[in-house]
Amino acid sequence: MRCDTLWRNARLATMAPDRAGLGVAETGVIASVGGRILFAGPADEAPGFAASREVDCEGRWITPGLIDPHTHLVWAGNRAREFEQRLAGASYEDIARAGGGIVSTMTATRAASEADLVSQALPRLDALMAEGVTTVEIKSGYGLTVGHEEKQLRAARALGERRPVTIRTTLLGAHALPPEFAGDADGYVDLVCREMIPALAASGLADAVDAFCEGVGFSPAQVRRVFKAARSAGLPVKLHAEQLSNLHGARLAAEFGALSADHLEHLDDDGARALGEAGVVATLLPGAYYVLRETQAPPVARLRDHGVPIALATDCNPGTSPLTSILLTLNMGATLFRLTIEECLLGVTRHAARALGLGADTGTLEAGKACDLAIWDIESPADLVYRLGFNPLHARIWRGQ
Ligand code: DI6
Ligand code: FE
Repeated sequence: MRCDTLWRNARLATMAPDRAGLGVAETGVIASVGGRILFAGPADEAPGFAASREVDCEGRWITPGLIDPHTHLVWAGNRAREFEQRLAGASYEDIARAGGGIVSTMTATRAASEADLVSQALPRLDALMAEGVTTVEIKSGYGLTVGHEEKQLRAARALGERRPVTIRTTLLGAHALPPEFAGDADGYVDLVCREMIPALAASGLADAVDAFCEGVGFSPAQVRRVFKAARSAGLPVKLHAEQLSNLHGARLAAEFGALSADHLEHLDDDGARALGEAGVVATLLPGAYYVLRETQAPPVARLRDHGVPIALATDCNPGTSPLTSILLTLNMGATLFRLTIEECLLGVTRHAARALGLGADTGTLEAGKACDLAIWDIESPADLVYRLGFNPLHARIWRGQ
């Protein structure tokens, strides 16, 4: 059988659901054609291939290219000063109420051009890619007008033209209340629902819609309106839910068949059940938990009990998670949230793909999926989770290249 590239003499962690655990094939091969996987599995089950190019992996491990399913990667400005204020005792919510936080990044982002946003985001994207990431979700949410949200989404899409990586964009218009709407959150939600979502859905710049359901964000009633507008515009939804308090956002996300509910530190049992029944992915963000020095970890046992698939993401953003390491995120998932090695690795592969609605396209090494691979100099996949500050990536393949 003809193929473009044949990677042989590899150990595979396919992450495929039809194989137990990590879906390991100790003596594996992967064949690609046209940027897609033609075959991935044990060498003794592979048909004979006539390959244009052969790569001897010398026993290295191959995983699916890693997926970061929740980032706010595109922003301008710098919030190191707020970090100092927090070190001196101010809380994240204090700073937000005093006009800092998301609104300070909004001011800098509004002042930046699309080209500025791209050039400021590229080093962050490069850092993720250097650790084997091949798919990144990027949210807007620092523009907070139709035009500035559009600029942020355009910058996010432009990153995908500058680098060999898949970018999924999410419109997060309901992220914070812009100062011009002070005291009129419902008026701002009207703008999001009546103008922003229809316009940016029609432009094709957004793959999904997200909202921040929180005391310092938007109420469940407001989020419901945002979700209805997304549904009318034909876009799937996601939600920042139960991060700092329990407003029952998870139930709302489940009701709307969300792709994912994210954060979830304060999720209760009803919320976990609702996510499980609706098949919503729980995306956990240990970077924000760490930076905010939270003490209530997401209820992982509840998520397991209700069969909720768990994803992990950096939440890369300038306020609560200035994190551009997916490998450190894996370690934090295990160390801070007590996820197993298998849960951590599924969280940045198969389950992360599902959190982006890309379950059929990427996230496992299976025939028909995009040939997105990470090739590692490790002794076992556990090394990816166990070590800190060490990058064993040998090669990163996106769409077969
Ligand atoms: N939750 C978060 O942790 C980030 N956004 C959100 O909705 C914080 C974003 C920021 O502080 O800039
Ligand atoms: Fe976030």
